[in-house]
Amino acid sequence: MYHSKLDHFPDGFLWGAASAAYQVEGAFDTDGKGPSVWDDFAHHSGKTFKGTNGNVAVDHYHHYKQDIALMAEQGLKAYRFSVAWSRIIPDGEGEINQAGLDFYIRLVDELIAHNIEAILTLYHWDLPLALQEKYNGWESRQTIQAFIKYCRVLFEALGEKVKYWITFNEQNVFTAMGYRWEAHPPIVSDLKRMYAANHMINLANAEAIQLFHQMVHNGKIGPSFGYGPTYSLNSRPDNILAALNGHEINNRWWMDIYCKGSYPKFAYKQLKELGIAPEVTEADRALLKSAKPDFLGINYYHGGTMQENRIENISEQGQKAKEFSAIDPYLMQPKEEQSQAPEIPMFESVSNPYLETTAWGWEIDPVGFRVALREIYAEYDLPIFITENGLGAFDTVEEDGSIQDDDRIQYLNNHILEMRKALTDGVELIGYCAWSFTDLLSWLNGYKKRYGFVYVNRDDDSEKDLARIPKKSFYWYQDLINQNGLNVTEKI
Ligand code: BGP
Repeated sequence: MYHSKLDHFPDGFLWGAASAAYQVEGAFDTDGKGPSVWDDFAHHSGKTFKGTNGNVAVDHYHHYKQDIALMAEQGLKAYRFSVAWSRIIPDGEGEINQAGLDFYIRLVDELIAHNIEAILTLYHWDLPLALQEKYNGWESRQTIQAFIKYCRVLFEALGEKVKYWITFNEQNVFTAMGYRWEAHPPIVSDLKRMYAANHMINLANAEAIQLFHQMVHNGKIGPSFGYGPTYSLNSRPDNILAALNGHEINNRWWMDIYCKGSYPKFAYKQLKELGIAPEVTEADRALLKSAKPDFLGINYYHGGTMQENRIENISEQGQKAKEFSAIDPYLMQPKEEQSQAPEIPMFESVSNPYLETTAWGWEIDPVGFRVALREIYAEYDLPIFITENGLGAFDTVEEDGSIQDDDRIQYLNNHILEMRKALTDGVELIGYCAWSFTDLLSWLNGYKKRYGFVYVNRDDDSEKDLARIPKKSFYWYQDLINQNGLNVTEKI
């Protein structure tokens, strides 16, 4: 679809930025906070870059007023953050810790005082450690009940003040990383357990949505999913089919549950034959069918390209793709291990010959963003809130103290332009949160991989003085918000 003129973003479009508790807050044991699985994992596993952890992170817990003042200066209309469950209920299911709850009440009040809409994520991966130890975390239905109790506390405390709520952040990523690739807690490699835990989370998501609809009348709730379009390498019919398989396994496995309340048929049959499909009771089915999100949060970084999986005879393209050794959370089959994943002989992920990559090997694909938005809106017919999109890069402070992050400006401009085209196509959009506001901890890549509009003076080895320095992109986004996105008209 070509448009000679692009639509304007609607009045009230929520231009924002995002973060997650473990990645920014620090204060890991302050004011009665209990340990989360990430506190444990990052301290002991040897799996994070140089052993980096969120003990101090960028100390947003103590700098939140300064950070919000900067948000206001930039003109942000929305700020997406997550609540650390173990601040609210230190052991996950018992006593409520008022001091922890008070922190988020202060945070939200400060946002409101600056006319910034609070977007609250209930779960961004930091499960209270006690629930992991006592119940095996998301493998147990008891964790669902604990989650619902925690949600109730927050709906009561903040239901009047926060309009947009996110249930789970990137369920596809944290289940695959945690239960398949041993790269996140609980460091498991077992597909049957992964699909079983994922099913429990689906139930928790549905129950939380139901409770929200009973308790909060002026709010909206939905999950945030890490969506990537799946391309076929070329027009060879076998590869088209492979891309279809990839789409069903990587996207629809979650999106269908969220929006239609059932698993996609072909993938379910395949997993059942392999003995790894989740067990779904009649009561589960009824619950999943009854809970509908009000909107879809979408995190977009990149998609994937697929061809027929020649497990025994990996192609030259497939070999080339192995050059990226890091696990890619957005591909259910990390490139270097896919030939060892015989349980799903449905597709092989290959690099896309048309796309460049970031310093961490993530493909840069702004048009894929438009494709994603189109696919999602056409299939699920719900308003979309972009809850993450951004560029991880090495930023350096120049001699004059400035940070010239032109690559980030280019990345954001080109993605926002494609979003504007999707809007012009007819996709209904609520807002856009760039990842991230300040620099923060990248789960596995330490503090070097920076995403923020605001530089934070710390590195992997030292917390330094944690000074905040707005980057060039800070002022670029300020201008964009001022003009409600109208300056985004061309690819740069
Ligand atoms: C998403 C997560 C974020 C953030 C982002 C960047 O998957 O929801 O929390 O971390 O990716 O990822 P990374 O830090 O690995 O570069």
